[in-house]
Amino acid sequence: MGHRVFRFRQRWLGRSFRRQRARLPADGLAGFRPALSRAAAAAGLNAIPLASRRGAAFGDVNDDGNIDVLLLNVGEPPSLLLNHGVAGNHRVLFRLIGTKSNRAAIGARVTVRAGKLVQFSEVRGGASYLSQNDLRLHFGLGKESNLNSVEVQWPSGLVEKLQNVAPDNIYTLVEGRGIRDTKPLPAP
Ligand SMILES: [Ca+2]
Repeated sequence: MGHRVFRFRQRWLGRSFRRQRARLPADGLAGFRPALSRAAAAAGLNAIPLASRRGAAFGDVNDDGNIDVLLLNVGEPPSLLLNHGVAGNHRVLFRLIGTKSNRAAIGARVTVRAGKLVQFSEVRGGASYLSQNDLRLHFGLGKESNLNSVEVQWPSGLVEKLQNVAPDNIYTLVEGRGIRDTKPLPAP
C-alpha cells in the first residue's frame, strides 16, 4: 500500500515509496500470486497512478449491484475504483435496520440459499484503516435467478426467514417487519 514514513524517506533518502495496490510475500502462495496479478491486470488496476495508500473501503457506491472500492491516499484525494462487473450475473443487497437490536444492525447475520449456493455474511462496524465498508450486505449469485430462502439472525436473538425472494434488488429489512423497501438494480 505504501511506506509508513514516506515523507521522511522521500526527503532524506531520495526514494519513492509509492507502491502498487498489493504486495505479496515472495515465497508461498505460489499459485495465487500470478493468478492475482492476472486478475489485477484484467481489471485495469495496473493503470492506477502510484500512490502511498492506507485504508480501503468496499461498497456499492452507485447502486448498480457491483462492489466498488475507495482507496485512501496519503496527502492526496482518495481513489474511487468503480466496478463495472460481468454481464449476466445476478446479485442482491440487503440493508438491515434494527429495532430491538442496534439500529445499524451491527452483528446481524444473513444467510442466503440460491440453488446450490449457500452464503452468509454479517454486518460489521469498522474495517480497514480509517475506513468503513458499506453496511449493506452484498451477495453475488452468478446464474442463480431465484433466492430460495433468506434468513436473518438479529443481534436481539430474533430469527426471520423469507422465501422466494427475487434477486437483482436492494432490499431494506426492518427487524421484526420483513422487507420494507425494494429498489431494483440494473438488469444483470
Ligand atoms: Ca457499484
